[in-house]
Amino acid sequence: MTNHWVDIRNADVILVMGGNAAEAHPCGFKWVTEAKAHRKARLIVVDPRFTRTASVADYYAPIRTGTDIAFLGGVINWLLANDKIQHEYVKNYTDFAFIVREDFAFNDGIYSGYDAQKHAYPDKSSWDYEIGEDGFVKTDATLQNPRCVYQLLKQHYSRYTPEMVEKVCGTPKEKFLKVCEMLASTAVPGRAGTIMYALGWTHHSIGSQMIRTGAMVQLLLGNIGIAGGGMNALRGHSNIQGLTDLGLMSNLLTGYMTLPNEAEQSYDDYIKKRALQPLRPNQLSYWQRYNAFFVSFMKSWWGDAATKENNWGYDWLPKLDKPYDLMQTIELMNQGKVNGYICQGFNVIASAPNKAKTLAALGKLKWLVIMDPLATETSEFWRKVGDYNDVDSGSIQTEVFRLPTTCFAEENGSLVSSSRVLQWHWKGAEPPAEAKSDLEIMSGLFLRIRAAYQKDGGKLPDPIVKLDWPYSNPASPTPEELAMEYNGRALADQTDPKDATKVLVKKGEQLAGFAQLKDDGSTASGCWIFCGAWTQAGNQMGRRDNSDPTGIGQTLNWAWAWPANRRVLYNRASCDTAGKPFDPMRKLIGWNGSAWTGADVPDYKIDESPDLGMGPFIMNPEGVARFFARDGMNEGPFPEHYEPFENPLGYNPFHPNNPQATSNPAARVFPDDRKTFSTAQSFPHVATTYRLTEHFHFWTKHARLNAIIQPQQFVEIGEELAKEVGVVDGARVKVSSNRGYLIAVAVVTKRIKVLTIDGKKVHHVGVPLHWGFTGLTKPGYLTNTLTPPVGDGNSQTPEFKSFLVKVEKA
Ligand SMILES: Nc1nc2c(c(=O)[nH]1)N[C@H]1C(S)=C(S)[C@@H](COP(=O)(O)OP(=O)(O)OC[C@H]3O[C@@H](n4cnc5c(=O)[nH]c(N)nc54)[C@H](O)[C@@H]3O)O[C@H]1N2
Ligand SMILES: Nc1nc2c(c(=O)[nH]1)N[C@H]1C(S)=C(S)[C@@H](COP(=O)(O)OP(=O)(O)OC[C@H]3O[C@@H](n4cnc5c(=O)[nH]c(N)nc54)[C@H](O)[C@@H]3O)O[C@H]1N2
Ligand SMILES: [Mo]
Repeated sequence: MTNHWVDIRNADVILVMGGNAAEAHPCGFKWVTEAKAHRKARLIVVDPRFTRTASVADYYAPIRTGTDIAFLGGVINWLLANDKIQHEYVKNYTDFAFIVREDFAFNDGIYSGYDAQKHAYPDKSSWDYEIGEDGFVKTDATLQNPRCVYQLLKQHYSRYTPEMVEKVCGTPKEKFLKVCEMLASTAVPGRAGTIMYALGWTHHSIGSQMIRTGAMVQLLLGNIGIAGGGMNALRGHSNIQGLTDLGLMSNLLTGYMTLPNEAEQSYDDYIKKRALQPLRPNQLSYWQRYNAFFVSFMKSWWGDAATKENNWGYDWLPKLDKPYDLMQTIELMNQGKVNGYICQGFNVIASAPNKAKTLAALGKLKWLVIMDPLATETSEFWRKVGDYNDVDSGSIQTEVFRLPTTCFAEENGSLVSSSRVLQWHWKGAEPPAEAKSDLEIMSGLFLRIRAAYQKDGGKLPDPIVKLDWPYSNPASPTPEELAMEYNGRALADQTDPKDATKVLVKKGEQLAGFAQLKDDGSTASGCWIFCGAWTQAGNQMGRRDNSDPTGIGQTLNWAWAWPANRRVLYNRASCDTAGKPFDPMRKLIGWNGSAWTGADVPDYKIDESPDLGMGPFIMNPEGVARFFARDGMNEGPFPEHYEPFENPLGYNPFHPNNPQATSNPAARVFPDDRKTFSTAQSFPHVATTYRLTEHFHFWTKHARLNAIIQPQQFVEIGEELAKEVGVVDGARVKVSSNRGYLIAVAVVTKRIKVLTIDGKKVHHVGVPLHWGFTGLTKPGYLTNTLTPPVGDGNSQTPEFKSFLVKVEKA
């Protein structure tokens, strides 16, 4: 979240799109209820289904799955055409005036630099601004230059008319226009709108770009950086935010630093590409500090063994030849290229797309380690359970080891919420029987692997043998020790840069924040964004003071938020260029003549006078927010609508004559998987998968109460489809895709309506994801038996939310 949960109550308009917060985030959703009760906020829900969130909305609009870019692109077009934008904001705080290179082009759905053989854009050099001789971006403040971002944006989305939105999304034009008007009411200073989204946007082959389109709408409305505004990603598992913060993605280090790729063998090249020089005069480009974060991180991992002479151990970091995400891992397993797999708190056969492929892949391993408190479908993947897990057990050679773990409630630790708040918790119960904590198991593995390397050597023993392991009990580090390590400490006395005789932090003491991190090896910090969470003053995550001095929910003494305990990111943008809050009633910060002060920690240089004109988006070297994504995105700088890989039309209505542009031209597809896709001729119905409040994924079916309230697998279909296939409420239906089928009870509902897409009737089918063949509920089929193995072009997240099936009477 750019903002935070409590801040949602500051919103005047709330758009829930691509998520179902009342169902999946019921505790956080209370802040929507507060906004409605206390500010008369309006709640809009756009979802293919009339959900629990929709049931309390002020306005609901249906949409076909996978078409949110068409919808939001339509909103952008409408806002520009009707002049409903926050002019002062976009003019000063975005790239509207920036000039784009001459060779940048967009032709019938494809951007410049495409390689059709590779299904990718290997050459993205044209997706950039024009850079002058002085090293700065060229701009045109009049916005007249046909190559400025504003003009290109206007031109790009001019095709996204209300008629096209209706044709592609199936959203009736008058409903779409009503949503535009409600959103547009927040374009004025003094009114705030927020967007809450989750998997309905991420689980698509074009998901990252859906989120960007939402962010672009928010920028036009001046809704980023202000109280009650923002782009609010509602995260999943209680600590999934912490997982990404700590770099547990295959391409990341901690704090969103990135692993080097194969071409970056030189440490200097690696740093130069990341420590970005400012692209505007007087601009602060915060990533210029990358080296300080990186060196401190390396010192934290390798201690004294990381030296200036060995580039802090740079050669010990893996250099990636490709992303090693989940789908890649399963692909490699399936090709027989993986020997063993450690599955920690992860039920992969239930949660990955195309169960048949995952099942085959697991069967090709030599060994599989499961670290989980429960017996899961993955730990039992080799067992035939009737039709539910139709496997030939005798043919599987994989040796499976089950290591029972504690669960989060049985240990101390911190969880990072969607709000970026790190909150400490204390264990509620002792672990049962022989369960061990994940920390203890991982440490046990490490100590044994290190001993083996020490004894036998090996190709590259250094990264393991030299790893710093400074814990009081090496076999079982405590969560407290780890939390202190992530924060970081001084490895030598740290003195005041203005007065070398003044010692700010003594050697060995905890650091106060990431501003103190150094690139000379004199500080260590395991995760720079967590620096400040456990200072010399103690554990900041354990704080429980909920006082709210300004009354707008900025409880700065409740736990601790990264970065720097800041609660609203980009909060400098909540003020005009002179530093006066756009909305004095919901003031986050303001310029008092000598400093930025207020209810939040400024996201800016604290004493930088607004007269100097530095932009508020200091993590971008240009200092402003981007409509034109000059780097980073894999399918183009402006989001374009592409169809889901399995779609009911077979063409993209925006590019009906260009098959290359039907679906995301840069999506993640493995060649062999293409033949598993369904087509509309055989599989005419659009399916989407989702969760229910009563269950948490695949594990609460082991808990008796949850099993009682949702005991049996069901799917939801609309009344018209039920009539077409001849089933009544409560009957059994078979739902098949090209990859498999499931049989479940049909819930026939008014909450899913047939949509008309380019003249064609399209039915949606809703498939909740919780059931399987272990636990206390009635056995069911894994939902991912049905889903396609295709991923987003940037995040590689699978397209769980839009694919084709056939519904028939069972
Ligand atoms: N009780 C409970 N709570 C949970 C979980 C749980 O299992 N149980 N899981 C947690 C986890 S890990 C996560 S990631 C979050 C997920 O939180 P959500 O993303 O809110 O959960 P989903 O149920 O997957 O909801 C997706 C919603 O998106 C809609 N949708 C599908 N396709 C589209 C589309 O193309 N466009 C639009 N606009 N909407 C679409 C669906 O109809 C559905 O209502 O929930 C968390 N909370
Ligand atoms: N079709 C479809 N597929 C989906 C989704 C979808 O919407 N549709 N959603 C996707 C999403 S967003 C998610 S997050 C995944 C979820 O997929 P998974 O994360 O695989 O699902 P969970 O059932 O939450 O599995 C977590 C496991 O962790 C165990 N566990 C709990 N506490 C601890 C602990 O302290 N230590 C250890 N070692 N284990 C513990 C639990 O017993 C459980 O078995 O599914 C994904 N798959
Ligand atoms: Mo999730």
